[in-house]
Amino acid sequence: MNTVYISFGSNIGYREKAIEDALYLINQNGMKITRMSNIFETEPYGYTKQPIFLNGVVEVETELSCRNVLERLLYIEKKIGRVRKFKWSPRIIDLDIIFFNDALYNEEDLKVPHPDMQNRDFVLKPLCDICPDFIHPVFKKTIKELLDDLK
Ligand code: PH2
Ligand code: MG
Ligand code: MG
Repeated sequence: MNTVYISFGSNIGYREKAIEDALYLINQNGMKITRMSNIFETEPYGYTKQPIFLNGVVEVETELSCRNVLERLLYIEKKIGRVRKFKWSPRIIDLDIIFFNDALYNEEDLKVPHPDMQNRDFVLKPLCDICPDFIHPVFKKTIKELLDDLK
């Protein structure tokens, strides 16, 4: 059994509904949600001229491979109506793999742990709700320590 941390974000449309639909579809697609963070309103990071986000994180258990999880998350994003315009463009739903056990992937379309998670309070804060003591497999620091470093 694999333990995967998936972050979700939405900043256009009916954000709560898109998140609710995404979590439902995650459970319907071979992943079982075992923990969920609070959902936070967050200022856009990176490309800042866009609407406020809702962000959170879920822990899921699954027998799927990391690549299969990626494929199913992309399928769910599409099903909810995501249209990709440009990097960091506003989105109805974004589902990102943050950790897959303590595995490392560095492929063109699959980088795990998420390569920028340590700089994103909208990922670290919800992660801190559900797994503050999880150790980042590259930095060898807990989520709580990474969040403290960022502050
Ligand atoms: N996602 C991004 C870029 N910037 N900012 C916030 N607050 N939340 C996000 O989910 C987010 C972002 C690219 O994936
Ligand atoms: Mg993202
Ligand atoms: Mg994404």
